Order: sequence, then C-alpha cells, then structure tokens
Amino acid sequence: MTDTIIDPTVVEAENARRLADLNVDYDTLGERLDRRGIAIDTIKAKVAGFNVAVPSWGVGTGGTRFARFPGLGEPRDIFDKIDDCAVIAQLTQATNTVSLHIPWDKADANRLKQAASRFGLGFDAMNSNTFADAKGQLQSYKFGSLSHADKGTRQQAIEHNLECIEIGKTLGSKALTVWIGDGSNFPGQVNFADQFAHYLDSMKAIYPGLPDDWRIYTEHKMYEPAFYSTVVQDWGTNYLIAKELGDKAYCLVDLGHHAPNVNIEMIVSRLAQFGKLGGFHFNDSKYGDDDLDAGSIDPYRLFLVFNELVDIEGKDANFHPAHMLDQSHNVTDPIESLMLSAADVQRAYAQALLVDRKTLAAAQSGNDALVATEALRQAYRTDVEPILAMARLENGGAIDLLGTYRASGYRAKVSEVRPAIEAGSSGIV
Ligand SMILES: [Mn+2]
Repeated sequence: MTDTIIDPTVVEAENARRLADLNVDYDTLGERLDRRGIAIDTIKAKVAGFNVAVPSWGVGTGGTRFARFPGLGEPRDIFDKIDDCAVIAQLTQATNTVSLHIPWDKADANRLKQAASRFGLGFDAMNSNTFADAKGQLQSYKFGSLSHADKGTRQQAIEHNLECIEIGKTLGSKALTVWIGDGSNFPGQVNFADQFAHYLDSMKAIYPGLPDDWRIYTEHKMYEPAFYSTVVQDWGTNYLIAKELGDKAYCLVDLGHHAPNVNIEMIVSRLAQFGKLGGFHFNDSKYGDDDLDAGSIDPYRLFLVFNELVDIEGKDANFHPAHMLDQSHNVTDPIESLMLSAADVQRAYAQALLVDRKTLAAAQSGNDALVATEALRQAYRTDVEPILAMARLENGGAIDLLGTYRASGYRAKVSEVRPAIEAGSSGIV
C-alpha cells in the first residue's frame, strides 16, 4: 500500500455523491460508441494505463520577466514539491512520475527516492540547467553554455549534464533532457556554424555518459531567452542533433516552442517516421512560449497530435514516447492546473482512440477530403469525460478533480506550515 496525502475518506465521499450520474453517463456513452463498433471498456483500459509526468518546477507558481505573484502554501523545497505531485497523482491516477530539474531539486538522492516511492511515484527524465548560473559556479552562462565560445565554460556545462545522469541513475530515471538557452540577441553577435559546432561537440561529450538503457532528449525552442537566434531553434536542427549523436538520442517536442500556426502534428509525424520522436512537453500557447495549460487554447491541435500518435502506435508496438507537462502557472493554483492538464492530455488520447481508422484510410486513398476530416471531427466531438472519470474512479482517483481537491482543503492546510513567499522576483520562464 502506498501512502496518500488527501484523506481517502474525503475522496470516497466526493465520489459517492457523483457515482450514480457517472454510471448513467458511462453507460449512455457506451451505447453510443457501441453503435460505432467501439467497446468503451477497451478505451477506458487504455486511458487508465496512460501517464504523463509532472515537472517538479510546475507545482510552484511561475512568473514572467516582469514579476512573480506567489500563491499560498508554495512548496519550500523538492520534498514539498513531491508532496504536491503526490496529490496530483492520487486524484488523477494519471501522473505516476516526477521530472526533476538540477540543481533546483538537488538533494540526497536516496532521500528523494524514498520520498517519492512512499507515494508510489517514480522519476521521469532528468533536466539539466545551464540557462542560469548556479550559486558559486566558476564560469557564467550569460553568453551560452554547451555552445559557449569559451572551452572552459562548455566543459563546465558538459560536466553538469554528466552529473545529472549520475543523480538520475540513483533515482531510477531513464533519460536526460537537454534544453539550453544559448543563442544570440543581435545579428552578427555569433557565428551560427561555429556555435552549432561547439554545441554538437559538447553533446558528443555528454552522450557516452548515458547508460545503455537511457535516452537523451533534445528540445527545440524558436526563441527566448535569446531573441534573435537560438542554437536549437526548430525540429530540423533537433533532428540533425539526434542523427549526429546516435541511437539513444531523440527529439522532444514542446508544443509551445513553435511559431503560431505551425503544423506541429506534421512535425510529430515526420520525426516519428524517421525514428527520432522521443516525446512531448505538453502545454498550450496563443502567441508563443509554453506558459498556458494543455488544451486550454487549442484542444483540437492537441487532439491532432494524439491522432498522429495513435496512428503510429497502431503500426509500431515499440513506440513509447515520453509524456510530460511543461507549463507555467501564474494565476492558478498549480496543483489544480496540472490535474486538469493531465486530464486534458488523457482526453485528447481517448478521442484519438475513437477515430475510425478504416474509414479514414479509405477516404484518404479515395481522395475524399470531407469524409476523411469528418472521421477526425466525429472522434473529436465525442465527450469522453465519462471514460476519463470512470478510469480515475476505478484506479482510486477522483471523479471530479477540482471539486474533490477543493473539498480536501489541501492548499489551506499546507499554507499553515509553509511560510508565505514574498512577491517581486521574476519566476521560472
Ligand atoms: Mn519544455
């Protein structure tokens, strides 16, 4: 038995109030899906087995360049963060791993492991940080890290990544995610080719440090913190890196790290077709960056991404991309946002599972554009909430995530022991 943070009797009481309605909704949806030749229990089982990792940094209130407005009961350290992640996992039953960021989350690895396993949590990819200077470090990353013009600075960044792998080995992590803030702010500031060559050399020095069963993920981002050019700016550069490095190297697609209107689902398909799609950072955006909650702006796009993933899954049983949420919560309780985002990612997956792929394939070969797109829209228009809620309920989670969390009074309780943090400084961007 694993420990739980929210009193299970609270969850049971909240679920009991909603159970009769859920049973009716689930049966009604089951009948409708049955008419389409879909067994609702099969979809539910797939949803129940779906997990998305929670980033440790996501449970603290985020911020912008301008300010950060902390909420009540902010986590004081990584152990508080693990508690918050355990709450999300308990209620959603969809987030069984935590992704750590070093050095932010540096602590005794065995203690970390214990703290997480108490709640049945494991560790997802390790994230290195060479986009900020850690206290007391010798060389500054102001002008870059793995691609820095100075060899000593590059070496320091390489060693930091190797250290992240070492910590991850103790924790049972199986991947290192490398995202750098390197780039330039002025035309002419850097030589593009030299900078990328430095980056590749540095990554080639990190790669041999990976254990056999590990992966290394590189994440592209078109801008920020560098605003004129970024070293790993798009999926093309990302693909080149993964190809240069070798079989353990894969591309990570962060949905927010693209220009508005970019066809991300097509990027997903391209990377997968050539064996280099490693996984996702889920979030949403209206203009740029990755600050908004998954599915909150363009849920159809999220669905279309999952439509590609389900298509690939159907053709390749060994396809297991990594799933992680990566978003910044500036105006909400981060636990609430992360719970609903995890459910929204599951929702997109469930809807994608409903696509009539035979009809779609026939329409594609017959050049029937409207029937093809209707096959997608029919799946997308289906309200799969009863499937998600039933999967949560049967795994011990909450039918109503927000209602149950608020009824538990968790935030008020932790704010009694976690001191208020002063506002003002900029947050995680
Ligand atoms: Mn990301």
